[in-house]
Amino acid sequence: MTPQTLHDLRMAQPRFQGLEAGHRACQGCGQALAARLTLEESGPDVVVANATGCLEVFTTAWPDSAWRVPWLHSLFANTGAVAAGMEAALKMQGRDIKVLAFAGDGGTFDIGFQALSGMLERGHNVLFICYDNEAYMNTGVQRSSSTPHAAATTTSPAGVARMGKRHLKKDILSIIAAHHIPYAATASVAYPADLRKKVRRGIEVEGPSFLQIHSPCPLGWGHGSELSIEVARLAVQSGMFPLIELEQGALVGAMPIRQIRPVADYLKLQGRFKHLFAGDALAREELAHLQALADQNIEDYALKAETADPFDTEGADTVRRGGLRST
Ligand SMILES: Cc1ncc(C[n+]2csc(CCOP(=O)(O)OP(=O)(O)O)c2C)c(N)n1
Repeated sequence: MTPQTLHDLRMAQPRFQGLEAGHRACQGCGQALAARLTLEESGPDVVVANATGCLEVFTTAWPDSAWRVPWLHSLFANTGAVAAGMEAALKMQGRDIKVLAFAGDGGTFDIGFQALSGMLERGHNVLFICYDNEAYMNTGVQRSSSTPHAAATTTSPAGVARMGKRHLKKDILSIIAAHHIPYAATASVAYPADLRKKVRRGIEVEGPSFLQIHSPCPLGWGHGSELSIEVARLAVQSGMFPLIELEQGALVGAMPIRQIRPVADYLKLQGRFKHLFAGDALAREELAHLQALADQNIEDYALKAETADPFDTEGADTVRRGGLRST
């Protein structure tokens, strides 16, 4: 049958559309893409608890909703607790439905962290996904503890004396690892096959799982909306955002980088780092610092691939290390 209407076209889509088109996200929004990929992979048998933040705001402008799965808006601070309660209630009813919890980095790294930690420690069967756009975007690009070092935000501006944020991006995955949960991973919208695989794994696992998805924000990061995927890919290829997997807190996999790119290639596409290219000594020092952080990631996670493959753009070939369960 040839599709005739928008509805027909939508129904002809091969994958489940848990997040509808027609929401109010900015053009090129990484979160919107990440949430769509997540729900395509999860299918309809999930319920979602969603913290306050961009994703909640742009999908639910009253009286519309872009969600095609049961969805509950939690507070900024308590998504983990709300998801835990939903899971407990479903369990009492004997219903085998996975609970997903969605939050931005503010709702994960900062204000939502206490509830998240409790949810992980109590062992709830919930996949918690952090859509990491590295600042409080919904309220006007304030810095969060996920904002990278030297990035300019409205509360960490770049100027003569200070070159953007003075502190390091919080290593949230190491903190999550300390909870010894069955599965935790990082993913990127630039590698959708890998992202999907990790969503599936997080859902299949019995018990708490955690996924941190690097999600570019054209508005907050200051890049063209057409560059979101390119920027996300360069974050991975430069070593700034390693794609790794943990089981019970131990590193079990890392996506190799076949062509390591200098961090400057990643940074120079973004307005939030433009002060690093002013050519002065301080800027050069900061650039060198960021390069050193990326180099450290590459070393710590052994990210350098042994063979170069210029055709590998999907990176679905996560290297598994000794004695691992395959995904
Ligand atoms: C207790 C509390 N403090 C502050 C706010 C205001 N607020 C709403 S969303 C938001 C930022 C959300 O940032 P993040 O979690 O990173 O998600 P993003 O909007 O970037 O997707 C803030 C500060 C709030 N709703 N509740």
